[in-house]
Amino acid sequence: MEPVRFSGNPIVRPQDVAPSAPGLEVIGAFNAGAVQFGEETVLLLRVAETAKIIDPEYVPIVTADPAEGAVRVIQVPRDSPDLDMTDPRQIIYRGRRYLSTVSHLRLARSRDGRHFTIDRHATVAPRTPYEIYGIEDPRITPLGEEGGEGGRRFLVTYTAVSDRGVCVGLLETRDFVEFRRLGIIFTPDNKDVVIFPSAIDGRYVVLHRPSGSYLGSQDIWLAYSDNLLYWGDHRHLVPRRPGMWDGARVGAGAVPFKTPEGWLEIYHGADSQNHYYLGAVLLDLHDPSKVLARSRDPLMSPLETYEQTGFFKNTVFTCGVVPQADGGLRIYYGAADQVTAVADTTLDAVMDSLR
Ligand code: MAN
Repeated sequence: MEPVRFSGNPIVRPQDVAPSAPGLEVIGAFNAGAVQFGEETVLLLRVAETAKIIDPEYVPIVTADPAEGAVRVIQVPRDSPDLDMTDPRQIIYRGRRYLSTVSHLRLARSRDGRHFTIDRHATVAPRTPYEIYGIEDPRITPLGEEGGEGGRRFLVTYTAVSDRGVCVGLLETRDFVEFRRLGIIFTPDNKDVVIFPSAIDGRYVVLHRPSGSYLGSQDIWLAYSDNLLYWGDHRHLVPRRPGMWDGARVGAGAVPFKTPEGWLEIYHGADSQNHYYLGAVLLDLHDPSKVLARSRDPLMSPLETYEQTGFFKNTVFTCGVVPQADGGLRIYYGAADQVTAVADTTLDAVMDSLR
């Protein structure tokens, strides 16, 4: 059974978000990390911006300038034979590949989990040479307890995109006001990284998605670390399944959470038509490198107009699920790489779908 979409979806649209600088236009607010922080649900939205078109005969290409904390715009002639814009997510000009948007992270908060107040300014903007094409798809892992040793903190993994490749950065925050950069934890090409919210047998655990172009496919891997920075003991974990809804590629979605029967991971899969779906995989509580069960059918498919039409059509993509005290699961998801939506299901419903 499909999760129940909130009737007020989408809950965040590009027009709800103030541009991070004059001359820019927000065209996407999606793929948000989500976590409960005190009385509030906190989202870190991926806000995707382009430069406003000044002259219709030119296409503006935006990149971030890490030194200035600003953006750079170059104008390329729209009728150039050296310009390829067939994939809306990228622009190829004179053989060089750019993204069509530059993303930053923006905080939004809510008391009811459905109506969000969005910050007016970028919360985390591109700031290093690894981020000149933007920072994307954050996942928030809560670690430790208030009052416990080391206190409570939040780790944020994100995709750092540049002409050096697609890699994964790590941030740490205690208050969602100040963020500390802990560096690049996975080299290109890698994305869809989620850190488990507690160590298992003294080791931290992560899911990641390398994507080599020579051999192999875009599958979910697992790795371990003693210190959250150096990851090793890598294992191939969840392969794509050719011919199925997750036949082209898979990647971790939400941060996994503990259930009595195992770690539950809500992941995304794309089919051969590049439509994105959500599914679940259950990992052993003591040995998460063991897959106990996996969705045969998608948990969620792009069905609504705001999921089927938009910037990248037919896409539902999650970076954050917030488990509720009553056994509910609140899925925040990006729809069509353009807006943010929310849907509710229950742990029981997901577990039943895995039997
Ligand atoms: C893919 C998509 C885009 C993203 C780039 C870089 O093309 O996921 O949304 O911007 O990769 O990560």
